[in-house]
Amino acid sequence: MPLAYDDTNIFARILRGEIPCTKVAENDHALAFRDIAPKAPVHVLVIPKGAYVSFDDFAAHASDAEIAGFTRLCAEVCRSEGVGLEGGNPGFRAITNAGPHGVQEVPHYHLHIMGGRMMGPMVS
Ligand code: IU
Repeated sequence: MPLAYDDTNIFARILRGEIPCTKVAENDHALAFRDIAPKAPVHVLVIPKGAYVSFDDFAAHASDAEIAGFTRLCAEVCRSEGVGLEGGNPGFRAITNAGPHGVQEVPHYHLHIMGGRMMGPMVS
């Protein structure tokens, strides 16, 4: 069963155009924008346009087209932000937080793409 989705969350409001964002890229199924409080020189959030709460919710219930659209947009961001290995860059970190133990703040699935500096330890 898909998770119950609260459509008043901030990313739902960004998707509806009620709140502005600094857009990086977009396609039919996903939107990429700059994190409002960046933790690295490159810090972009990629979100699906569909109503999914978390990575596991998205992975289980999104259509193949949504998953492909989301994933390809992530690749586009890595390329355009100059962090993707394909461009000979030194790389990036892609992480997603889910639920209380993951310290997820916004209950709309998002992938953080962070780069432009050496990352610290994974677990904190
Ligand atoms: P989290 O993975 O749910 O813990 O992270 C939420 C991120 O959303 C966090 O890095 C915030 O800085 C970011 N964010 C944002 O970009 N714009 C907003 O209006 C809000 C949070 I609220």
